Amino acid sequence: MAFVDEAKFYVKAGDGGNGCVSFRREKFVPNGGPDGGDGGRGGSVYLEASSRLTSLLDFKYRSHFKATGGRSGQGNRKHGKKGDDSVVIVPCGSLIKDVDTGEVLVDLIEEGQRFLAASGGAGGNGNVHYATAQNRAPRLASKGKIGEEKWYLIELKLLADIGLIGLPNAGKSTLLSKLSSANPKVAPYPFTTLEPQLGVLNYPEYPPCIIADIPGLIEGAHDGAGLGHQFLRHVERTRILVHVIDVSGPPDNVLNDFHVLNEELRQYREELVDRRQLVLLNKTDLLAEETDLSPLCEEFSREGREVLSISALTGTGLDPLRKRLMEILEDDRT
Ligand SMILES: Nc1nc2c(ncn2[C@@H]2O[C@H](COP(=O)(O)OP(=O)(O)OP(=O)(O)O)[C@@H](O)[C@H]2O)c(=O)[nH]1
Ligand SMILES: [Mg+2]
Repeated sequence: MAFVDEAKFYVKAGDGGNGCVSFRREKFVPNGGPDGGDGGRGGSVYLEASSRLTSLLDFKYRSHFKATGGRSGQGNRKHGKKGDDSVVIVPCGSLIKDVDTGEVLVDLIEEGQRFLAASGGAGGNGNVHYATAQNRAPRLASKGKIGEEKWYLIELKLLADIGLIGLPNAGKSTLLSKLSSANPKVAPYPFTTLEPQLGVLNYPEYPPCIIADIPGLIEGAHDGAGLGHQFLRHVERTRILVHVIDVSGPPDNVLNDFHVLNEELRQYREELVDRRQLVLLNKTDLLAEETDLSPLCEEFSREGREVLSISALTGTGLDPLRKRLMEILEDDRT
C-alpha cells in the first residue's frame, strides 16, 4: 500500500492589464495632457490547506488553476480593475514540490496556511507616467506583465489513525502483520523495516482504520542516527501512538526504552509526547511463567500511560488490543 498519494497541477496567475494612452479632452482646453491610467494587477493563485479535504482525488479531475487578468487602464486616469485571486484548497498535510527538481517548497500543515503559488503580473503604466518637459504628449504606455505560470507536484501523507512506534526489533512489523493483512518483512535484527508500512485494521461493527509502522527510531534520531526523524512527519497526524516495547529484557531496560523513544518524540515535536499513547509490552511469551508485570504496569500508569501486554508472535492479547484501539478511535471521533 503506497504511503503517499501524489498529483501534478498547473497554476497560472493573471496577466497585468495594459497601461492606457489617452489625452484629456475638455472644452476650451485644446491640448489636454496625458491621462491614461495604469492597468490592474493580475490575480494571484494561492494554495490553502484545509482539513475539509482528506485526499488528492480532486486533482485527478482538475489540474489547471488560473486567476483572472487585470483590466486595462482607461482615460481620465482610471486604473484598470485588479484580477481576482484564485485559491486552490489542498488537504492539510500536503507537501508542495517543484516538479523539475523535486525540491520541497512548502509543507502545508495547518488549517488555513497559505502559499503563493503564482504571482499575478503587475499592471502596465498609463501614459501619465511618461510625460516629460520635452514630451508633454507621450503616446507611450507599458504593457501589463505576464502572470507567473508553473507546474507543481503535490504529495499527501496518507493519514494513518494509528502509528506504531518502538525501538528496532521491538516487534512492530510482526504486530502490523497480525493486526492487518499487510505482509512486511520480519527478522531478528534491527532496521529490518526501512520505510513506513501501512495496513488496515478491521474489527466488527467499527469502521476500518489505518495503521502505520513507523520504523527506524533510535536514541539520537534527532541527530540523524538510525533512519533519523525522516518518518516522524507521518506520525504527526495519527490519532493514537502505539508504543511497542520488547519486555523480555530487564524491567529497567523496558522503562529506559520507553523514555528514550519519548525523548526522541519530544526532540522532534514537543506536543507529540502528549499525544494519546498506548504502551504495548510485547514478547510476553519469552517471559518466565512466574513473571509479574504489574509493578511495571503501575510505573507506566503513574506516568499516565495506558498499558497492555501482548505477544505479537503467538497472538496473546491481540483481540483485547484490537477492541481497545477501536474504542479509543471511536472516543476520539465524538
Ligand atoms: N518471541 C517473540 N518474538 C517476537 C515477538 N514479536 C516479534 N518478535 C520477533 O522479534 C524480531 C523482530 O521483529 P520485527 O517485527 O521485525 O520487529 P520491528 O520492530 O519491526 O523491527 P525493525 O523493523 O527492525 O524496526 C523478529 O525475530 C520477530 O519474530 C513476540 O511477541 N514474541
Ligand atoms: Mg519492522
